[in-house]
Amino acid sequence: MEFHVITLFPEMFAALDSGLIGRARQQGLIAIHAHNLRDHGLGNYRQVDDTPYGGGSGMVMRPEPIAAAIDAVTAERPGLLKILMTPQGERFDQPLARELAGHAGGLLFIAGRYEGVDDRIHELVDRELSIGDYVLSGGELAAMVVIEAVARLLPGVVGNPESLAEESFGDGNLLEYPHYTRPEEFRGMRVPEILLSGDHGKIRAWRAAEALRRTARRRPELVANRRKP
Ligand code: 6GU
Repeated sequence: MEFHVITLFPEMFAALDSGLIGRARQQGLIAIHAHNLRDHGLGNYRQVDDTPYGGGSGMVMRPEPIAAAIDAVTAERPGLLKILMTPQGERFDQPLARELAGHAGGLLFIAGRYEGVDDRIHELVDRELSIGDYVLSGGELAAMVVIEAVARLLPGVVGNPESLAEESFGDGNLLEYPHYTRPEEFRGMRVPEILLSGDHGKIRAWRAAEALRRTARRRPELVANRRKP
């Protein structure tokens, strides 16, 4: 799948060169292209923002550079789903990650700045997404979060597909059961005996119970909203 981003900070996307996503890029399973919005800026200063009509603090991103950048990218790839990253968007979550992973035409993110983009940009995009109720100064990190969450759901990106199924939010919407590895005892804390028992039926039941108990304690709303897998 192809991921495109329109941003004033294309260099930030080098962060996606490492780890699982970096490997997926090297293998050609995904491609990530960061397009510099400045290339479509206006005038000698390549201006991309301006003061708000009606007054107020901060700057607002002008619509023409964003529209020109969207047109340039989509001219060659008409199938891209256009997503504006904005704190005013729909909240991103795992079901939405799965939905986006199914969009074979690829994804185009527009990373807005926090103060805002001209409201008419809303007409040029298919969706608006936020990654949570807190303030980031721009949509770049948010776009990277979405790219990471979507990319790892694509075929071949995560080596063992079973690990996807066992992850938090992968099954029903519970948090994961607790994991342990060597040593059997660490600073006086022992690995639960049942995990050393070799009884796989009991281990499965214990893990399911622990996942539910842990979720009920830490994220009760996930248990309340649980969708059966
Ligand atoms: Cl998508 N953008 C910004 N600027 N801040 C955010 C966000 C997006 N999602 C959460 N906070």
